[in-house]
Amino acid sequence: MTKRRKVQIIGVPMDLGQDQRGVDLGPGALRYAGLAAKLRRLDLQVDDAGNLPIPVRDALDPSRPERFRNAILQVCETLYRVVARAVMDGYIPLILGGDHSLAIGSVGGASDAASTGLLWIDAHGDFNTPRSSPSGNIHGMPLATLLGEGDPGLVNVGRKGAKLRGEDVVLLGIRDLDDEEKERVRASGICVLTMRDIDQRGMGAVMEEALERLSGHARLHVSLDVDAVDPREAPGVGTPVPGGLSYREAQLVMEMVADSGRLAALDIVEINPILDHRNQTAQLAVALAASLFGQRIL
Ligand code: 6HN
Ligand code: MN
Ligand code: MN
Ligand code: MN
Repeated sequence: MTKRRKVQIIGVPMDLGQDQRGVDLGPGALRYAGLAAKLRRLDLQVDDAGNLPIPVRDALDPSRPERFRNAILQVCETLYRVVARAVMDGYIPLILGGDHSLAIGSVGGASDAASTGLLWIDAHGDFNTPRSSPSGNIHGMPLATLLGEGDPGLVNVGRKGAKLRGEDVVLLGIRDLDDEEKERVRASGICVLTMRDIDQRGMGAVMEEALERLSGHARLHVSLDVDAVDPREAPGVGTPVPGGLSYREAQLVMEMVADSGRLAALDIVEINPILDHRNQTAQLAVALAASLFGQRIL
C-alpha cells in the first residue's frame, strides 16, 4: 500500500507585484470554491496552514516602489522557509496567490532539499528583469529571477544564486512576451511550448514533450498562472490575453501531470476575484487542482 499523500495549503494574499487591485483576495476565493473539501474527497490529507502575513499595499508608500520590492523580498524569504519545511514534513505544498512574484519563494523553497523540474503554465513568460521590463512589475520577473537573473536580492532569496537551470523548466500556454523578453527567453535554454504549438500539434503531444523534457526530475513543481486559460473560461485575472487554453486543454495538462506521479508542489496564482464573475475562475482552478491531484473522469 502506498502512503496517503498529504497536502499543505499555504495562502499568500500578496498583490505587490503588479498594479491591478484584487489579486490579494485569491486565497479566500479558492477556499470558498471548496478547494480543501474537493481534495479530501480524493483521499488526500489536507491541512490548511492559513495565510502568510503580507504587508497591506495601502500602508506602503506608493511613491517609493522599492518598498514594494522590499516587501516582496521579505514575503518570499518567509514563503521559501515555509515551503521547504512543508516538503521536509512530507507534504505537497499548495500555494494560493496572490500574484506570481510569490513563485520566487515557493519554487525556491520546493527545490531546497531535492532538485525539482518546473512546469510554468502562463500566458506570459515572466522572464523580464528590472532592465528589460516595460512595466517594472515584479510579477513579470519571477522566472528570470529563479534562473539567477535580475535583482540580486531577489535572486538570493532562500539560498544564494539560481534555483534552476533553463533545462529544468518548461513554459506552457505562452502567447504574450515583451520584445526584449522574447530574446531573453530564446537565449535561456528553456523549453517553450506556445499556444501555436498547442494549436498545431494538439495538447496531448505537447504535454508528452513537456514531460519528456522534464523526465530527469523525479519531482515536478507546477506553477499555474490562471491567465494561461482563455479569458472566456477564466475572466478573473488581472492581465488577460485572448487565445488561451480551453477548459479541456487545461484539464488534460493536469491529468497528464497526475499520471506521471511526480507532482511535488503547486502554485495557483493571479486569480483576481474583483474581476471575476461569481467566483467562476476560482472554481475552474479548483477543478484543475482536483485533476492534478488525481481526480479521474472514469
Ligand atoms: N503575470 N510581461 C508583462 C510585464 O509586465 O512584465 C506582463 C507580466 C504578467 C505577469 O501574469 O504573472
Ligand atoms: Mn500571466
Ligand atoms: Mn505569471
Ligand atoms: Mn465582466
